[in-house]
Amino acid sequence: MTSTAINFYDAHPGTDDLRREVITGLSRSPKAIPPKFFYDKRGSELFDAICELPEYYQTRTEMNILRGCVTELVQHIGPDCLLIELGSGASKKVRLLLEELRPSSYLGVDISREFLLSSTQALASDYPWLDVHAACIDFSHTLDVPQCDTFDHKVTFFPGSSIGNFDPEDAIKLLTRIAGMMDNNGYLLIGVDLKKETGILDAAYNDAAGVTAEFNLNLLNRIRDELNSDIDPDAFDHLAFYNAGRVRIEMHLVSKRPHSVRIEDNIVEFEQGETIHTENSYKYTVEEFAELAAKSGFCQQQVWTDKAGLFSVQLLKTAGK
Ligand code: AVI
Repeated sequence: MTSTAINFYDAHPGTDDLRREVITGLSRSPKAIPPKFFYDKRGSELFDAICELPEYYQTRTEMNILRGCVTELVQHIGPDCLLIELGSGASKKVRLLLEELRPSSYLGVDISREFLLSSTQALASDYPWLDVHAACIDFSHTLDVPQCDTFDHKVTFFPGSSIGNFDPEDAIKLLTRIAGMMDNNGYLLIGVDLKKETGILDAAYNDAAGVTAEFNLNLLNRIRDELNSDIDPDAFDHLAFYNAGRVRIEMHLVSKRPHSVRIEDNIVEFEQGETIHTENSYKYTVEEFAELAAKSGFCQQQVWTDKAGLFSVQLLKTAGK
């Protein structure tokens, strides 16, 4: 761990947000909890481990695409931008861009406070010429990020196909808000996972080592440890499958038996086989994503994919600017 100074803006949503959304989500039928709550410290570590798995093709494929397209990317974007990374996590992918892109400032945005702090401190220490900022916010609710003033134009980097974790209507709302915070010459560089054979998708979310299962179940550890709850993670199983009709991976936690759970002053009943829907991960074709981008005020400038067409990295520009 390094102690290099960065400008840290902390608006972590806190336990009230978790309490409210968990109680509301478990009172609904079917039960659901938003995926943003996966990312406590342990959840972020587990997600990092998922990115290294042989079955999880997304991370290595996106990194290879980024390595191959960075020179072309720089020709579009030019130097001296403010580079804003949404869902920056371990900030590994952005390292592939920094030397060639030479932004004047970097702003990492993530909901996982400790992870964000240590990864942006490491960046500041490894790239001493870079002005590093970090904002711990829930960007699904707000893009109210601090102003950093030494830049020519803004570039938002949104890797990992995290846009796939939003239902299409919410994805349009988020992209529209991103378009709204961009200035003239603003770009969005976004990773988008592509539609493909079901077997590859099912394997990516059901890895043999059980890391994705642990990641999904860790949400229950978090509820037990941060809220006043007796929820037992051992009473649930991980379930992930491709829903071809909805064009998305769905992740659920399945109750192994009928039982009741206490959360604060609430009692939640589970039937055997009843699920908590914890995540969707939508998959797109390049054309479908172009439509979604257009509805959000962006147009596709260039799209890079791997040879097998598993994943895409897309450069979008605010339409009409
Ligand atoms: C962060 N997000 C894009 C991942 C995905 O693939 O939807 C989260 C994840 N869930 C299970 N494995 C990875």
